[in-house]
Amino acid sequence: MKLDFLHRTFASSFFAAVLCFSKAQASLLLEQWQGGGAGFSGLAGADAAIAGRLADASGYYSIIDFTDDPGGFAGEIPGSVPWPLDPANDDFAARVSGLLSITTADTYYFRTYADDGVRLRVNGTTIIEDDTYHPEIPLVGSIFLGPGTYAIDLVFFEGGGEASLEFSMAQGSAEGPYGHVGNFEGTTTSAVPEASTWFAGAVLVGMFGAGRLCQRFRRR
Ligand SMILES: [Ca+2]
Ligand SMILES: [Ca+2]
Ligand SMILES: [Ca+2]
Repeated sequence: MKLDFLHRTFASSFFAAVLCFSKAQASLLLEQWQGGGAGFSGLAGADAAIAGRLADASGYYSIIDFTDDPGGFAGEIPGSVPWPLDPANDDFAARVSGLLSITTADTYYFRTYADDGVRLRVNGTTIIEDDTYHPEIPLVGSIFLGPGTYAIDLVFFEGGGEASLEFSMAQGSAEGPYGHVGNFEGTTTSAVPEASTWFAGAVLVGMFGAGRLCQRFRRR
């Protein structure tokens, strides 16, 4: 009886962990380049940095929600994390890239909420372009996509003040609901889970095991 309980708990927890980690494979590559004393000059400066040398910092993320505000950044997507090149916070460029796998032909809407400027290319087509400096603003671009795999290429630059970037997408309507691009269907660049996702997986497994233990004691 005890072995049966342990077996069922282990099997269920393992299944939950597999689900969690397979979801974690949907991720986007974020790269960041620190500017010099003069910083970058908009998108042209960011493009020059990206073409000119390897990134100063990088990482894989399913959720693109970064800020240099030490107090965090609510924005349109709850929460935020520091840029990987933290604590650098002025005069830098960043790029988000990955492959988006689409199974349903439809118009897809991509949304950025950023300070400062951005340029989004999907499958080589520019659908958002903002070469200016400003507080956070929402921008939406759309493109019709049939079933297939498409390159996502989002370039961001920060001059001064706050540096925040959120990136989401919706299917069929500009009104949304919007979800994380890195979690949409089969967005892939890597099979490496984020540290935070591993932690979430461990918490999930722990909670499930605790739940089964509680059920076990309640039955007594
Ligand atoms: Ca946020
Ligand atoms: Ca800043
Ligand atoms: Ca700024």
